Amino acid sequence: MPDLTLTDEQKDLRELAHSFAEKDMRNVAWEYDKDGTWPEDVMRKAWEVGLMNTHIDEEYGGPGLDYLSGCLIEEEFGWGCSGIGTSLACNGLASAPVALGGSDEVKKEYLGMLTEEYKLASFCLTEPDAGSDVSGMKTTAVKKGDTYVLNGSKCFITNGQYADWYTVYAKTDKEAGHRGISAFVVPRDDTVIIDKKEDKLGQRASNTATVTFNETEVPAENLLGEENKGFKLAMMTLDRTRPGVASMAVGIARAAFEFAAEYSKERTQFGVPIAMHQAVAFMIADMATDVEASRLLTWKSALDLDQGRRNTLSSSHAKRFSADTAMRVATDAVQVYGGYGFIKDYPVEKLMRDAKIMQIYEGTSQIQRLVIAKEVLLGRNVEQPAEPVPA
Ligand code: COS
Repeated sequence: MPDLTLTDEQKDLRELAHSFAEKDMRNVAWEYDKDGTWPEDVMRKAWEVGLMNTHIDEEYGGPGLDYLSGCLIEEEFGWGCSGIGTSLACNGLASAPVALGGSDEVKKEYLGMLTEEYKLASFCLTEPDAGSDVSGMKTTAVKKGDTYVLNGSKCFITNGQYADWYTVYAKTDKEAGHRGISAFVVPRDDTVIIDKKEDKLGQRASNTATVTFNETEVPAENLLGEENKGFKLAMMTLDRTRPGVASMAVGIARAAFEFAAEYSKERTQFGVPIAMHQAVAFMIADMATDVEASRLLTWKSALDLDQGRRNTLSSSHAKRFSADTAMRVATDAVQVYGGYGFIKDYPVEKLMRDAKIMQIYEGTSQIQRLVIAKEVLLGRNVEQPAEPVPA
């Protein structure tokens, strides 16, 4: 059995993230959720205390934290408020392809921008007709001299309205399916149009927008990795970010479990606290087991990366199981609260709404199963080192 003891640094980091989640996220979470208010003050404070951009290398001004440490932070974000947490984690998603495929100059400029001061970046992959099926995207990038010109719309873009730059995937060869996609860093300018801010079921404090690129011109150096190798870069990015997303789901499930356990000890029916009724006690027991199992899968997927192993399979296990767990535990927490669970005066209805997106974004639970099925049926060797960067 591998040693899962955290280092003193990791324990301190988790404590810092927990305290931030408790004092700066939870106490405003329900207020910001109500109207979908952008949590600018929380975002800025998180940047100041060092809870953003945690995977950026020291060379580019970041702390260069390992993936397990990132998971510790994201679990606390999920526990505090996954809406705010999703916006806090978004720079990590946008900057991963830059770290993987950007030239040293591009990294200095764009990763440096995020670490020098409070700035935001977004990851633009999804389109109205290309969600799970990435290769169906219609956005194009056409080479013109020393530049590429981008045209197209991306939807459901976290922090899209506030981002200073974007990682954008576009077709550089329309006929080549997934082998015709390239990735670019795109600074925000007047040709980048924010069309729509979504009004969402859950995670309402995170910003989700449609972003349109209208004759947007970027230097050819902003191409990430090789031309037409963007699909691979996207998949490698998701391998790196899914452990964190899974951790956010663990945080939601843990919060729902804690609320439900506390409430079950306070609420009396038939003359005893409802926790004394086996039907409720077993729901609490299942929640506890599922939170623990989700965390273990999640840590395993992060450790695979930290120790240089390919984590495609383990990150899909973690994302699928943790997201489905968050949904189930939050739904059961509402059940434990009964009628009170269904009203906004109590905390669990927000967790149930927030949990739903965990089964959808960064690859639905069905897509995770597809990846898992391919990995286990094709018998790929999960011990092999992480794929080299397509450059
Ligand atoms: N790392 C590196 N390369 C990978 C990879 C990974 N994790 N997964 C796939 N690839 C490569 C394959 O090796 C293959 O390479 P070649 O072109 O050299 O053959 C290529 O990518 C295509 O792989 P595959 O055939 O497995 O892809 P499919 O089209 O069958 O499936 C899915 C791809 C559906 C798994 C993918 O499109 C996906 O994950 N979709 C969900 C996207 C998503 O999460 N969207 C949410 C928005 S992001 S917030």
